[in-house]
Amino acid sequence: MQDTAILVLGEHGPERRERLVTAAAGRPLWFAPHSDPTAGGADFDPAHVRAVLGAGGPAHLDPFPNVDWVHGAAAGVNALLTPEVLERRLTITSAAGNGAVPLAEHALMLMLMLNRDALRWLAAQRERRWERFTHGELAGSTVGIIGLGHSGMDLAAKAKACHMRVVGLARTPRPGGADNVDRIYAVEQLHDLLAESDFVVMTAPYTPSTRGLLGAAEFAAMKPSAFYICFSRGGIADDDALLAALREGIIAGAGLDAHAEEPLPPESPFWDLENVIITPHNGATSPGTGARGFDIMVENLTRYTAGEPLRNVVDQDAGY
Ligand code: OXD
Repeated sequence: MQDTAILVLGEHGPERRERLVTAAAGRPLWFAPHSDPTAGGADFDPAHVRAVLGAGGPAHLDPFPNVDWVHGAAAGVNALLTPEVLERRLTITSAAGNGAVPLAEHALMLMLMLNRDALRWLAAQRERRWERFTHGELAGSTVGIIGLGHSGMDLAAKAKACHMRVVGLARTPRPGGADNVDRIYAVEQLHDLLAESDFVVMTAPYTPSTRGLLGAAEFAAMKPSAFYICFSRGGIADDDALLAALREGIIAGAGLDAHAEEPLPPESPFWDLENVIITPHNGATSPGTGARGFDIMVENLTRYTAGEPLRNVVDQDAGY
């Protein structure tokens, strides 16, 4: 039994540990911090670890030669999928879905703020200035959601509640359509989606095929009045092209929660742009995200020990 031990990374209080012990169904369970994954205690033996739960990157797997299952700490697993990890052909699962609701809320907040030029109110408030101006409304405008996964679908529902038209881009065909999405485009129709959207929202994962998906030609295809919102990963939009589009008025502005380099360095030119709202990859940092992520982990551990198919299995060729 010892050689089927499970390692759980991260801080978990007594109640959560109890749930994990129950889910482990008698298998040895070790706990260690992310900063020191081999600090499992006196009887800890890296060679006995078969499953690592809560992994964030390859450093959390390297010390364990006999792992066959890894459950990622995040919804996006791009940081885990290095060539060395891919070569090991492990089963990898993710926390996908844990932050869908707050991320969609974050996108909606950024859309509303940009559409209403809310930064202008905040600046006026700081100066105790009563400044009224004409602003937009979401109703009747179009949101183009790139990626119709958990967060994309939740945003579609929220956008519909705001009386918006919703178009989406999906990698896999959906012959039956998707709830709250008026039109689904295939990847090769990206420019059609860009051209008709007042808000382009990036929810897609960062993979070899999405890296640099939006470059100069794509921003040029957007309306000059449109806004780009990104809460999945930076680097899907080429930063130089995005910067030029924002500076030159090729698009109206952006709301950026995910950035190609994180933390966004103080010298990044994005900080200085008046038509950009920057948030520090913070859109899903809510207790609910943590609780849902933990539930997914426990559910998968229960399935693993019962020999049942796991949830959120990553397609390693697709990269998510
Ligand atoms: C995630 C994220 O992937 O927070 O979980 O971006």
